[in-house]
Amino acid sequence: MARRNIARERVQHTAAGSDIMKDVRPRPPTQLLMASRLSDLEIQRALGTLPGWSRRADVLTKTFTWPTFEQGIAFVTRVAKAADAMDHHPDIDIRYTKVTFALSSHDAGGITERDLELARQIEQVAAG
Ligand code: H2B
Repeated sequence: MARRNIARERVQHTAAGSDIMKDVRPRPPTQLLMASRLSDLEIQRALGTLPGWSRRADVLTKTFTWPTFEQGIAFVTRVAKAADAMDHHPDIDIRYTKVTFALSSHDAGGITERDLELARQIEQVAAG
């Protein structure tokens, strides 16, 4: 929370005096920015595009069931690659053939766009 406020202040103080500049100012790559927490409405809207995903407090979650334990583990390994590439990592619970992910952004203390992006990537991995 404190870091969010500091980040906001920094943007205001570097605003070169005018909102006119706000769309053309150079920005760091998205991965280097700490994403901010999404609102309840933003999360609800996004969940409409992510079948099987639901919100539990400050976490996005989905359980995938695979025909075999080994297929579940192979799936987790593919997700691990995508997560490392994003530098954003799910909590993972593996119970025999069921794999449950819990996504949240620890630095922001809630659900951010990075969690939505990771959920989309997990869907792509699951789809093969
Ligand atoms: N994963 C998740 N789920 N939340 C985070 O806040 C997070 C992460 N932080 N992976 C990342 C790594 C952070 O440590 C690096 C520096 O971006």
